[in-house]
Amino acid sequence: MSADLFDFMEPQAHCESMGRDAFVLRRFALPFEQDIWGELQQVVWLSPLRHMTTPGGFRMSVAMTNTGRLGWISDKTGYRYDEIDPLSGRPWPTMPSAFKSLAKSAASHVGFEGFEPDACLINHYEAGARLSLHQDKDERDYAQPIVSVSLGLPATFLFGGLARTDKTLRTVLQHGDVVVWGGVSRLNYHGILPLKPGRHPLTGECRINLTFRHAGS
Ligand code: MD3
Ligand code: FE
Repeated sequence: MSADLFDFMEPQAHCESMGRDAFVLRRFALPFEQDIWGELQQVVWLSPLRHMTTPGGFRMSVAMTNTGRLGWISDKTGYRYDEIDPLSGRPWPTMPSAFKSLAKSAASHVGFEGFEPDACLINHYEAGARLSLHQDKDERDYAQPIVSVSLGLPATFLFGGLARTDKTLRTVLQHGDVVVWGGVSRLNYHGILPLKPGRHPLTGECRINLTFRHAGS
């Protein structure tokens, strides 16, 4: 493919690999930031961000909510997906079409056709908030990829292997970066280092991450 044609196809995004089946689409979400931000306000109005409790009894430093048919929740009894928001007592807000089309478009951009996200976990990081090294294994189907969209303040993402003690790669995820994980990297350990304080023109003093998954059957 000629360089010119490639430029035409990808006006802003720049794709990097983070190992097998892991792709970073730098700034892929930038053209959609206003739509995404507007829809996000509607979602958090219906299902507010909240600090969940881990099964071990700790308050998570990241505040979370969900949109889509299924939402990821954690409490003293464990981690799971549920159709009902325990805070509102109602179904999670419908996944905005702008969210869904961005996730599907990023997935197909790197070869995952037919991604059907039914869950979008919204993570809200303030200065000092972190996500320690973990695997995502509460989903039914590991065949579909995970798509993550970063907004606002930059964060250092850690990407390890299938064992907690495997060495980790790190990359800084910036505003607009989209990452797609699938195939062999789907169960790799990963985490986010404590967020450094700062201010971003769109989000203010926080980082938001949208994680799209196919969680149901
Ligand atoms: C890599 N969120 O919500 S991006 C999570 O930025 C989570 O808020 C981080 O880890 C964040 O579970 C990291 C998303 C991510 C999600 C699943 C993965 C990265 C992944 C699965 C395998 C490898
Ligand atoms: Fe995760």
